[in-house]
Amino acid sequence: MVKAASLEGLQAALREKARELGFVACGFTGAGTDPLRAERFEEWLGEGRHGSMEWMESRKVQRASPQGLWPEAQSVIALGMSYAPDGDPLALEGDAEKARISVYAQGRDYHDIVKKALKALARWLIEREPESELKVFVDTAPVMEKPLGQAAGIGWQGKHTNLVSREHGSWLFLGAIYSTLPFAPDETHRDLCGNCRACQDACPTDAFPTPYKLDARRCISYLTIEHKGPIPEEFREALGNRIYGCDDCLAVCPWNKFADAAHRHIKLAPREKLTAPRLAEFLDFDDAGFRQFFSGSPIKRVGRDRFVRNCLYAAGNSGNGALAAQVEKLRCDPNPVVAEAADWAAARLSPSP
Ligand code: B12
Ligand code: SF4
Ligand code: SF4
Repeated sequence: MVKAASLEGLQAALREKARELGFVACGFTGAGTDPLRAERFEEWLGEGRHGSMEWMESRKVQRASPQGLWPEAQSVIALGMSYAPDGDPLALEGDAEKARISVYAQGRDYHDIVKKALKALARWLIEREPESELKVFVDTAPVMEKPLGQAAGIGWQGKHTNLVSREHGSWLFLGAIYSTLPFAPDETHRDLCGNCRACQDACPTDAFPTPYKLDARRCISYLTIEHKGPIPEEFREALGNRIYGCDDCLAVCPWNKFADAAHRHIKLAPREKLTAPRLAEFLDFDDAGFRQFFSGSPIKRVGRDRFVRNCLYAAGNSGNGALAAQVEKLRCDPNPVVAEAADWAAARLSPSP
């Protein structure tokens, strides 16, 4: 049993260590169940808002509460790492030649970078409290990182549902450590959205007409990354030139005026070739070319077919006749989803009289 006074000292030292490891935000909360969070999550699933992400439903008990995943957990350490962009992520909107890749995917895969820092922090903690146990998570585990982050005081869930920080705006990757140590909880962060609705007005597909409640099935991030088949026609035009993810609701948030790329983790800098890529460069990818180009990037996981599918919708939206020959070739692609997207793009680029 760790004495309260020494735990307090450890908690303060841990915050310091987290900062040293590149986390710009660190807070603590309990591991028990928050009934309202669990209820809202259940409701969200019940309404089918997760679309085809069945993995959200299959481990819902574990996701709904930290102790549902690991009954021995006593506290949660919520951590945030900045990936603030250098410029305006919306600058390429409507560009007929360039494609837009969301800021989070322009650099190296954040899972690797956040996980490495989490593990270093975990090692540090275990060295000091060898009797304690912990587990580290980033993104893929059944852990609700955003509400836990708010409960731990590192920011609040904005109307677009992502965690917003007073100091770092929208641009934080989240991670969590569950620990058997009973750390003192921080205060829940209060909601600072007020009357603002900039993110709702900016969303091209009206994916959260009810604030704080996203319908993933309408979200461009879901459609371009998670959704496997053809993207429903009603959303194709709204994709514009976005080929992987979407930043619009994040980018317009007024709290970003406090975000500073100087706080970005050094390993999360964007790769130059992904900040303003030419669409034409991507339309000829075969599987090997795609894998090589996106080695070490989170984009690799969607595979060549889904990626080229997205590029074809962007080509169809571009009004750029110079892409017509590349699009035409893809109408015979062995993948039927790619071939159908090429048909759609070709028809948009050269409409019949
Ligand atoms: C599934 C998922 C997605 C899905 C669904 C998104 C969503 N909003 O749930 C899709 C594919 C669409 C997606 C997109 C994106 N994602 Co994502 N995603 C996740 C993942 C894996 C799980 C999120 C989850 O639990 N969703 C379930 C819903 C129910 O949770 P919730 O939004 O917290 O729901 C609460 C509210 O709806 C609220 N609520 C419901 N009703 C009501 C009513 C009222 C009145 C109120 C006040 C509240 C309320 O209560 C619910 C429960 O607490 C997390 C990683 C993780 N393990 O947490 C990353 C994560 C959320 N994603 C992340 C990112 C960066 C993105 C994108 C920005 C990527 C991009 N640029 O394209 C977009 C943003 C889109 C958006 N506006 O949310 C980051 C967010 C970081 C942050 N600062 O918040 C995370 C945390 C990954 C990480 N480790 O950094 N994502
Ligand atoms: S990521 Fe884009 S499509 Fe999804 S909710 Fe935000 S603005 Fe809307
Ligand atoms: S844009 Fe406005 S409403 Fe949306 S998260 Fe930011 S402050 Fe909240």
